[in-house]
Amino acid sequence: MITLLDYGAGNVRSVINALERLGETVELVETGADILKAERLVFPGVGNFGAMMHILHDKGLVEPLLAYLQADRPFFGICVALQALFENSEEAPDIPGLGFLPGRVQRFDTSLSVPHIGWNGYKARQPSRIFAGLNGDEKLYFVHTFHVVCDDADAILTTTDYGSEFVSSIQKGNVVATQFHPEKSGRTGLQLLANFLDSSRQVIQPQACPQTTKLAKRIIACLDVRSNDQGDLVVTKGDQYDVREKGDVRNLGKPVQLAEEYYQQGADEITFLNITAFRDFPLEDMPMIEVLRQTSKNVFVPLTIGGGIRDFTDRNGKHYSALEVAAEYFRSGADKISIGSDAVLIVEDVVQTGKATGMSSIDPRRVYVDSPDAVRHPVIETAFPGPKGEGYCWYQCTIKGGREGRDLDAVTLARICAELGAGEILLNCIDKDGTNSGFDLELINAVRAAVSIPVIASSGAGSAEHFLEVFAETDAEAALAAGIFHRKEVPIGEVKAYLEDTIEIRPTY
Ligand code: 1PR
Repeated sequence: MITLLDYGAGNVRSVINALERLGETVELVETGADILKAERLVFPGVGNFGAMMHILHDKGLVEPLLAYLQADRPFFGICVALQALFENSEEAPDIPGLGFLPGRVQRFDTSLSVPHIGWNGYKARQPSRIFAGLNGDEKLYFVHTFHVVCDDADAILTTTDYGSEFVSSIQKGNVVATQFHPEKSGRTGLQLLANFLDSSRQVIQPQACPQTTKLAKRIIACLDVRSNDQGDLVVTKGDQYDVREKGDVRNLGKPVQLAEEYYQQGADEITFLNITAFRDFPLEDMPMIEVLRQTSKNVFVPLTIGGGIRDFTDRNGKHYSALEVAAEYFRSGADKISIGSDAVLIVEDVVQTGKATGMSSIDPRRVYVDSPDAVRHPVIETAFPGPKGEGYCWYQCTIKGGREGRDLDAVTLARICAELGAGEILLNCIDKDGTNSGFDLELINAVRAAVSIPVIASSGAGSAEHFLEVFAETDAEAALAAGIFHRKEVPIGEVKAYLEDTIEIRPTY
């Protein structure tokens, strides 16, 4: 039996799924007494440090938690729960942490993109059973903007490099906590959790580890999902967003099954885009939620879901906020959400009124012009002239699956989404989508230069060489593809094998 501390701030489904996969039964903490009677306590911290500490105080959980930790009872903290163990955080200077360990939490100070998102390595610093069965060159999944500075050198379990070296996990007696997400770190992460759960595992001495760890470039498989004309939910794929062939919606497979196959093949992330969600509200479109629930039981890498994350009033007059839609996706197993059409509308509002809330998938289309000052949008000189020989273009944002062009450009959209708090940008390109002709490097470079958050290059991959090209010629942190994987033209393993000598990638075990 594992006791799980869910303070209600986000996705704990992934952690529950990972623990259940390891054969455990999970019980949720309701009161402080549940903590005190736990045999093994897992605390997946989510979101903001200050909000987390406030909720722990409000629920009366701080004292029992500290008592549990000080009694050296088995504890595994994840991400913000690692940060909670320290004295304070730059993220919320007014509220102290638990102070179980001396030290603080600070923001990454680096010219690299922040958040630090993706698969990075680790350097083991003390003997631990956590490493049993690992060989030191695995990568683990991180997503964070803040990291801990631990003043107790003996408690540092691993460090990782990102701009500078930071503490990626701690261990003090039976208390273990990681900045990375073992529940989203594939087989390596499951092994690590299993090692924590089984106290009979052998303690392993720190092994020879890399001098410097490196963040891997991610390879992401994308599944565009919608109902076909028979009402079945299928993975489909368009050519420049047109998913019909001879009148029918293309059917390339079943979402849950395909996602699992891609996980097994070594995909670093899976993205589902509910492509007709602009007309079918996702909370009414329950099959999509079910797809997420089923997939997250067997896929232990990050799952992103996009489509229909917006405010909505149903036919009975019941109002749902975009946050409620996102929360339902998180509860069903999503680790990240992607906002497409609504991000465009929100940013238009910001441009016009100077204010708004919230964020990150961009669906632009090229508009060719004759000169750099032909429009008020940022224009680039292109090496691929338009149909009338135009040497310049701008990237027009679209909504509703490319059906409606807007008076807003992709570079401005990306920049303002980043300012509003988007964690990363999924950068599609309608001109390139489904063409197998390679990524739009000009678009990617223009957007990447405008933001300091990670950019996922998408649309147009037709060969393993195209992945090498996008990583060599742009600073994109990840590359996403759909068609070549669905049509089994180039499997994910082949892409990774092609890249592995030149580009830092996650080895898959
Ligand atoms: O606008 O917030 O409801 O979100 C809807 C989401 O659905 C958006 O993220 C939008 O990108 C996506 N979408 C809507 N219509 C389509 C369509 O194809 N008709 N798909 C669509 C977007 C692009 C990528 C594709 C890459 C790689 N498809 O998902 O996977 O272009 O393809 P390739 O490797 O085969 O070239 P909202």
